[in-house]
Amino acid sequence: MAAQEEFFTGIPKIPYVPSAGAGDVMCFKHYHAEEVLMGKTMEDWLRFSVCYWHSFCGTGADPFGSPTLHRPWNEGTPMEAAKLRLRAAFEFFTKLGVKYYTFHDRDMAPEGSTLEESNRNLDEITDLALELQSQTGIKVLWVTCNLFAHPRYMNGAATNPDCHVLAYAGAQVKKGLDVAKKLGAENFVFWGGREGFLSIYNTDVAAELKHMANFFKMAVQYKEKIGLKCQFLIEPKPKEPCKHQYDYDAMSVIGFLKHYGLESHFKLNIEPNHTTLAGHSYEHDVVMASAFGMLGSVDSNTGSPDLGWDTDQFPMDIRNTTLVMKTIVEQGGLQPGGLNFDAKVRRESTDLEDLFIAHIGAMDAFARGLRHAIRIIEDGLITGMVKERYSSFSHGIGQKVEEGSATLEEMEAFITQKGEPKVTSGKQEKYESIFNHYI
Ligand code: XLS
Ligand code: CA
Ligand code: CA
Repeated sequence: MAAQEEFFTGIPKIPYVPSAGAGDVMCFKHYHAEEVLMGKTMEDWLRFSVCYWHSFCGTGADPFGSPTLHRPWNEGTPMEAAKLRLRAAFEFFTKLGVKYYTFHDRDMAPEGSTLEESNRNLDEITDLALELQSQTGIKVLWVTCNLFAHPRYMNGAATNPDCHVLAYAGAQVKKGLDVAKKLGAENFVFWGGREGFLSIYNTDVAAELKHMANFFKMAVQYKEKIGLKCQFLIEPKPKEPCKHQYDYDAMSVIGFLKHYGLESHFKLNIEPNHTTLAGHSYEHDVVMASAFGMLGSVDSNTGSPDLGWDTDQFPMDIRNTTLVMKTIVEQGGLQPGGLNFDAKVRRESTDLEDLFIAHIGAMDAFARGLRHAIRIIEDGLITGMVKERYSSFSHGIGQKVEEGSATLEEMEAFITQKGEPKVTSGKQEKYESIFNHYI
């Protein structure tokens, strides 16, 4: 296949057609990139990104079945296919109208038989990526290193009981940071795929956590040394592939970062699909991370909470997208992070156009979420009700508690004087009804 050939033939640049009918799925009905809402364009609020691994490397294979997705870019030697894949990906980003992409080192270029060979492969493919980036203006939202697929990492990378493996992971991250710098990546993600354990009998958790923290310190040091400006992100996930992963959820990661004095160097990349695997609701970790000023970016896919595993589906639920966007708008945006579709079409969605349909549907779902969130915020009804609910902390003893200057003796004196507090309704159903009014 010639390098300049089109892969998505017959598919034009996806237009915005707000009047399109229900059956028109190859256009945006809600996402209007340049439209300004609350002082920012939709494009800037949403900062959409397409992931490389699922959309361009995914085959549809699952533990029970062979590949179902036969892509035209999987031709020739692994290096030839890597170049075709990259060209196909940039054609896709451009036609979709998305400004960012994300990738793992090993899905962009094949792993060689030595570190040197892997690095050479990466150099060659990222030269082409740089060229395509400057031709199209498309940028890297984040890079990450795949520290979980190769057999050497079966017992972990930064938490491996063997320092030889940890050193390999360190060498790989060093190159990953060089690549991030070369391509101008705005973020760098650490997802602790096998940083956890399968059996507590053979595991020294205290040692492993300390090694992981020291590993992150090496990454921070190298980042500073090479003058890499991007934001570091940790992506929590409670399980899969490990039975227990250390980066269980937002609060576990925040606790870990604070314990090891790393909190000023990292933020969180929240994937709500992982949040639901941890037993929380979809928006939970987005809200928790944001509350601590630690929400850096979002992998905006979804799971099927009725299942116990990671399904990486495209987000299509407007309630979820509204709640996430409400949090993002309230914190003033996500930049330099974004909304990355770490999502894969189902193995049964075998047409090339399904890749477009999936992304368009998800982008429209988030655009609707953004529009709803802005209405909720601008109306101020829910915010006002919540403010009123906590109003006892704005004066008197409440204000002292708020400021951290109150004592238990003062609590006792207050109760002695005021007696029993009166019962106040939580009004949950009222909030739910009002929320539903907006979506
Ligand atoms: C896996 C994770 C992974 C990270 C990047 O469940 O979501 O894809 O986002 O390594
Ligand atoms: Ca992810
Ligand atoms: Ca996932």
